[in-house]
Amino acid sequence: MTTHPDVLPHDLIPEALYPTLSTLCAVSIDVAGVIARGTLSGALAEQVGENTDGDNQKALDVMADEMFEAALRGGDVRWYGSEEQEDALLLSENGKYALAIDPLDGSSNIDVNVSIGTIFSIFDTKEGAEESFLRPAKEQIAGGYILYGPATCLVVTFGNGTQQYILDPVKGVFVLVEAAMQVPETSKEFAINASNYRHWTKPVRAYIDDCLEGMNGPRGKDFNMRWVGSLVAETHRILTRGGIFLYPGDSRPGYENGRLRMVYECAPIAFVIEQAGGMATNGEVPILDQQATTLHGRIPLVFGSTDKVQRVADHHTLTA
Ligand code: AFP
Repeated sequence: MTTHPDVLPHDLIPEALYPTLSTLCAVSIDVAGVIARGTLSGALAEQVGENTDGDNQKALDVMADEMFEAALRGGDVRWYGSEEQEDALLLSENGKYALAIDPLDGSSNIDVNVSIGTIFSIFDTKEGAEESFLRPAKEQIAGGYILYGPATCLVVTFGNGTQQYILDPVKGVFVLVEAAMQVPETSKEFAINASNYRHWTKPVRAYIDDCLEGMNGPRGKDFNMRWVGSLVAETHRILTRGGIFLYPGDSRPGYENGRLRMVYECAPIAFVIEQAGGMATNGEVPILDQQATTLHGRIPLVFGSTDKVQRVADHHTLTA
């Protein structure tokens, strides 16, 4: 694994994790460069296969996965668990960490030039892959994402608050811009894929119905809806201006536990959100107290401003 001593300031990064974080950042700069060139980089949105869950695999999904895997091989990461690969890979016999990754999240947005991202979670490794990843999410030692948007940014937590870094594309380095992000407590925005309304459970419908009734309903104010189709973009908006995101379980076959995966999507997002003073649940109980039973296991995800997420949990209690 090559080192990248200057790609990221050292101040708020635990020294032992710096080589791994700097490698993730160095690869993300290359991924951002591929994305920024769009179809000049090739048919990035071309379907090239299916992942273990039967989701369409786009060319950029596979390319990003190969870039991260190759760069991390031989370094401090022992186990590499990727959305794009059925089983975890042993990258370094003597590695100290188990890293789970969604190399390219939001791939349905690749061909329409909408923000996409990489999501990662790091544990202290155990001997085996399963015991390293299938454990309470609160045992993460790092979690975060890289957002490939108009600006490329890294948002990460090591358990001492949530930091934001912006890529300076001219200098090719990430610059710290926020040492302690805070989820705003008030917002009028909610994010959910409303086309699934008929499949939702009663508590979720009740929460959204109240939002839709607006000023004349129990919430006494009007709301606005957002749905980007990229979890990383939704997370960044909520970290920046508050709100709530819901991907609940629903009655569609295969969606009993929603669409998002615990190990490399929900757990790291919950970590950055809670470290920024927000809340993340499966609709009822904290995500960080849950653990996956399989590497690609799904879990419903509700996160954002604490009072909003708590209100969803209250609806579940009321209709229990
Ligand atoms: P893709 O990576 O397959 O586009 O999925 C993105 C995602 O996992 C997450 O980033 C979005 O929030 C969510 O799926 C969108 O799901 P719907 O397409 O069902 O709205």
